[in-house]
Amino acid sequence: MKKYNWLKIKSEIVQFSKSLNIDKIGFASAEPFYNIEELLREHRDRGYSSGFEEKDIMLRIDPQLSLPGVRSIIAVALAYPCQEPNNFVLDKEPRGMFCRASWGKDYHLVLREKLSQLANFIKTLVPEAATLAMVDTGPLSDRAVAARAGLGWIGKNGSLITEEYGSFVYLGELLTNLTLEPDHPVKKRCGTCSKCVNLCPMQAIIEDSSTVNCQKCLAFQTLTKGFLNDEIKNKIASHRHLYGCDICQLVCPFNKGKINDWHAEFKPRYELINPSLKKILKMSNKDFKKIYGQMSGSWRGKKILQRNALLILGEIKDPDTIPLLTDILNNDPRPEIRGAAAWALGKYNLEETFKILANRLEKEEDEQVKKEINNVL
Ligand code: B12
Ligand code: SF4
Ligand code: SF4
Repeated sequence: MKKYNWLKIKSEIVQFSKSLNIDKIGFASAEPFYNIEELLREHRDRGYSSGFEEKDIMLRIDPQLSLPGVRSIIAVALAYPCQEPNNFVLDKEPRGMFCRASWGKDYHLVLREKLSQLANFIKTLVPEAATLAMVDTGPLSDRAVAARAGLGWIGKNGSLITEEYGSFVYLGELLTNLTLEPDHPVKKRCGTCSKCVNLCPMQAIIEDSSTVNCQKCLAFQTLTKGFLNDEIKNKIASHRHLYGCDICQLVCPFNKGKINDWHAEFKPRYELINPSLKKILKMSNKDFKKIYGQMSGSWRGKKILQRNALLILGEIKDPDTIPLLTDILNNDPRPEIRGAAAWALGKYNLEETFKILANRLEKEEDEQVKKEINNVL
């Protein structure tokens, strides 16, 4: 590669990132992430993984395997809104909640576009530059990269916490063959606080390693397909989680007072992030794509949202919803949806709903749904 003034190039990249409205940028060496190798193996071997992570640990820790010749990693963070919008609707409609990482436009699209513009800019400075962008779906741990690049520290809840915007930041990175001076990691500042650990409704946080047992975590369980156990159903329902969970971030003192509402793309609309559960249940595939297709919370499809909506209705116990639940129990072709409707009807604890369930039991053919009804009865 030709001789370049790398310090100048680094500063030009930082300047350009500001014009892209990237909130934080940091630089890290592309040495393998040996510091998390053991932790990742243990996490997997103990059965704590979600299954959505890259399975090949070497690919996870060695950036060379993704971009041969990589020398530096440019880590970026985009802050996202964390306060409920004040255009709320005051009605008696039963509603559920999408987590903040699903408010507004899908961050994968927004961040990838910014990284692509950053990569193009770098190529105008260094034509022989090679780059590879990753946002969430890449093999590297975005949090480990961001921590090494000094964007923030990893809190006990596992989240990357920035001084300026708290942990409500999306992360992404650009791997490159340029030799850019690395920034320094910042010190962990959790201190004696353990609020997230104590207030996690599932006791899913493993405090000493700043990791989460994903199998227990509600953020994970809201997006698993199929039947859930009673403890998880009750927790999803009582927290009204349609998708994801923000509890361990909302309780964090470093998020106190943060608003992060300046990116137009992420501006939340009340009706979308706190939707009517009845509407979610009646939604056609076409409407679902049209209304929710651009939200990151739609990637697991309509069915899991509908299952979660049914669980929440069981918590709310609005008598007006009984006909809808009965219709779903008797007519929906999907067993996990009928099962969730049965569970929800059971929660009403009324003679009327028990009768509906007993009638259904006589006709139901699916073993798991039958089990669900029998549990209730
Ligand atoms: C799989 C996945 C999930 C799974 C599993 C989450 C988990 N905790 O492992 C599920 C579906 C549950 C999930 C949920 C969420 N996720 Co997610 N998820 C991922 C994904 C794809 C991989 C994460 C992973 O590998 N987990 C395994 C653990 C062991 O690794 P890790 O969390 O990456 O990093 C840990 C280690 O590297 C270690 N570590 C790293 N450096 C160091 C240094 C030291 C000294 C130590 C001790 C440890 C250490 O600590 C880290 C924290 O656990 C990443 C994107 C990516 N490619 O990295 C997004 C990502 C982690 N998710 C993200 C978000 C926003 C969420 C949610 C907040 C969404 C929501 N509201 O529901 C929740 C948070 C749940 C939680 N408390 O972690 C963001 C996090 C941003 C941030 N500020 O930290 C990421 C980075 C996506 C992105 N690009 O923005 N997620
Ligand atoms: S996302 Fe929710 S369930 Fe998961 S660790 Fe945080 S508080 Fe616990
Ligand atoms: S709640 Fe406390 S322990 Fe948890 S991440 Fe925030 S500061 Fe750290």
